Amino acid sequence: MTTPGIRISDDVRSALDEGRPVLALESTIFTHGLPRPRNIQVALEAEEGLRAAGVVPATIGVVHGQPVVGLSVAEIEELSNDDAVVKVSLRDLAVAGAKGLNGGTTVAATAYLAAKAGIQVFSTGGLGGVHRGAEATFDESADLGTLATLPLVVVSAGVKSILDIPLTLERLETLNIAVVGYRTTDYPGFYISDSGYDIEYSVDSPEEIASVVAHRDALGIASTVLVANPVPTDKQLDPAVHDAVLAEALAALEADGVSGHDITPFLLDYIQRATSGTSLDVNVEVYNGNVALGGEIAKALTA
Ligand code: PSU
Ligand code: MN
Repeated sequence: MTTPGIRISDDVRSALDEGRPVLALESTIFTHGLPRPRNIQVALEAEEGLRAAGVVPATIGVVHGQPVVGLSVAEIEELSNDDAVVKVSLRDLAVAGAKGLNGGTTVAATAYLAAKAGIQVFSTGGLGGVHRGAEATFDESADLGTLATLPLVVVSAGVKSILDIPLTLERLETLNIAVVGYRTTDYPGFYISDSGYDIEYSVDSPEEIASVVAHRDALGIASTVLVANPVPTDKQLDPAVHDAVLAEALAALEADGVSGHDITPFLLDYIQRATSGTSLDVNVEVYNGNVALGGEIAKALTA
């Protein structure tokens, strides 16, 4: 039986108690985002890189219904290899618990568990957002509303252009989620360094982000600061290839009648296959960049 509540690993617990830097990592990236066996490699390498930098990784997921902050290597491997693993957003945590399911946690669920555990920083790849056509479908990721209620720093490479980027930026504004670009005011588009949309503020260093957090917390503002960290231009997906494949993927989505929470995995899988894996390499590059920056922010916050 799963015990209701969160299990925090000893490693993460003692780092938090001692004020050492901890970075939260999500699990949907290895349960639903990346193909095997690359998924396990990427997840474990992210953890190793953080440890080498003096940061304790807290990979978060659901194991047989138990929400875990600080998955073991064996648990990461189990979730990565489980064909029945479900995508668990915040609303699904309780049902997954009662049913004893294995789950990869979305940004919303991961952020919630991280904040509950007392972690301040979380790195992900791409954030969920407002889907194209949301004015008719109401399809907006629970990631946005959830981050509005959690005082975290979340590092992402913007949102993928499978979403409606300007509508997503509007919703972030409505929800009081501060968005700062890391050394840029060009809002990144995940696979591409510049989505074509601008944000107001750029920050130059982990220390400046720590200062933003100090000001936020002193004011009792409880929403996330979102750090938009672009993939370097020499590592991005060719923007022309990106635009062409995206158009195809959106057409396939319509033709196949995919809806709801299956939309994101469907589009990502389509783009991976259509670019013969190039998008996958970019995805990993993006993720590693966000993990490295998140680790530096965690250090600046505990300095
Ligand atoms: N965007 C990506 N890759 C992903 C996701 C989003 O580029 O893997 C995952 C994240 O876990 C995110 C979730 O939190 O999908 C959002 O899904 P939905 O739109 O169903 O909330
Ligand atoms: Mn959705």
